[in-house]
Amino acid sequence: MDKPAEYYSVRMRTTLEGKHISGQERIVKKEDLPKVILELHQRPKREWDFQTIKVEKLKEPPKIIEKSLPIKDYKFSCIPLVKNFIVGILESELGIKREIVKPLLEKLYKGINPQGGNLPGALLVDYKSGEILAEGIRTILFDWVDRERIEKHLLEKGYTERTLDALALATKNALCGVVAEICISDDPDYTVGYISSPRLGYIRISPIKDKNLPFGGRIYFVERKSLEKIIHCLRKKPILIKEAQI
Ligand code: PML
Repeated sequence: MDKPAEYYSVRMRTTLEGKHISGQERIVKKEDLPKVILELHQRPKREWDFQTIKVEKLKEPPKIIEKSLPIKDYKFSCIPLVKNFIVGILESELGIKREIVKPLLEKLYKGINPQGGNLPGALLVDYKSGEILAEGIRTILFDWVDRERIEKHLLEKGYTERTLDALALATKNALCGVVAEICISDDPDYTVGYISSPRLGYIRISPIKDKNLPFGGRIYFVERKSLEKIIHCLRKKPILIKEAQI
């Protein structure tokens, strides 16, 4: 009988003078490791002075997920309208009060790290009370079954490689029990962001911020009683997604 495939997680992070430049993660079979390690090493387009590439054999095979969250595209003429939209839809569709979302969203535009600047990883917030439950939590161990095919498809439809990664990450968050996510890129040149949830799907917002703004980050709204289970899932449960729902 054939041995079941062994999977590895490969994670790359690149910085310049301590500031995040580029990061990506893949889940691959052993035979693809050399190719993927080289791809990730060559991925950062900007100058960098420090790079780590971490390779880890997965303890359990990834769970195969049939479909990503569905992508919906929303275009806006100005940022105040975006803010109203996010606050409004999270309240009307998911019952997350505007008094909770509004100040957090404003912080996201100014750097949400209590120590100043951007927060590496996400801020986890109780969606009922607004209490901050954890900070700096990263979603890891997610990828596509056939990354090249999905990437080609998304690029043909006008999406980007960032959409590819963000859609997989948001899909994993939804599976792990995150009630809703808000994401703004901290890249000053990347002005597309999203909000996502199992109910809303992946709502891609363009633009979500003004160009040249160096702030951004991720907020995950969660239910307090599920906090530990959710963090465990985000960090430990590998998933591979088959299809992007466009
Ligand atoms: C990031 O890379 O920091 C966030 C990416 C958001 C992607 C939004 C999209 O293009 O769909």
